Amino acid sequence: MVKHAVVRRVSQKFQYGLTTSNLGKPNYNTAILQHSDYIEAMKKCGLKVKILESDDRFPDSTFVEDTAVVNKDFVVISNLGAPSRKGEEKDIKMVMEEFYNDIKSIEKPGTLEGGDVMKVENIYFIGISKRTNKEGALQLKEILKKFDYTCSLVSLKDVLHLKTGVAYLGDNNIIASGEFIKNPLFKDYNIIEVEEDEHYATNCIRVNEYVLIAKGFKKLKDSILGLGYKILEIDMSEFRKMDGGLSCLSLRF
Ligand code: CIR
Repeated sequence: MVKHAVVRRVSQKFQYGLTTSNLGKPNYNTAILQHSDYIEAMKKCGLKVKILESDDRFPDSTFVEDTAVVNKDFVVISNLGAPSRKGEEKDIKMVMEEFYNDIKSIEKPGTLEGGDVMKVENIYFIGISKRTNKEGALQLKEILKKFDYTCSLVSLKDVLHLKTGVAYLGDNNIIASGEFIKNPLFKDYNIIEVEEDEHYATNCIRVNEYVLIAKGFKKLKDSILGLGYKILEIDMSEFRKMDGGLSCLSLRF
């Protein structure tokens, strides 16, 4: 069970954030409404939500997931790989001091973004991407060893972050698209394949009794319902324009 979520309201500079989507400029007011729906969904999942004010210095700062790796035992503050996002983690560290006594950090030359880190029971998969380098991944691995977790490094080809293309629902079920469907690292799991036209929806999240999924992706929704999960759908259109998915919008622990 997770108890807490930390989210950050959408930056007024949101439209100037990093993106590769080619889906056009996000609508700020719609993004704010979608973000509020996300907060309500977190509450419905039983989480206490800490809502941080927008940080208008950083266009991408609503994507708080990238600033830390957190679970009930520990928090590791990221050294973000995207130059325009460096510094977002400072405030998050202060917020985490309310919850944790011992805070670790990834130090340069290591870089790491939380979107590249996926927990699957007692294994952490860490994507080596344009944002997370090997040095950062190995620093995280050393820290996690102390908490009895093992780590497995995954080289990424086409996706921004590991969790853009793969998601763990629990119960051995992994949602996977593109380069991850046949990746031998995941061969022991029950793989739920996402078709190319629904690729964006891969980034869904299990939060206690529910699976949160982006609205409008019927095939994946039906597959997840077929596995017996309860679903909450959130319209993510404006975050999608900025390459963000459901996991990116919160730190959960
Ligand atoms: C970025 O490129 O950094 C943001 N526009 C999107 C970050 C998405 N975060 C995530 O997948 N964890």
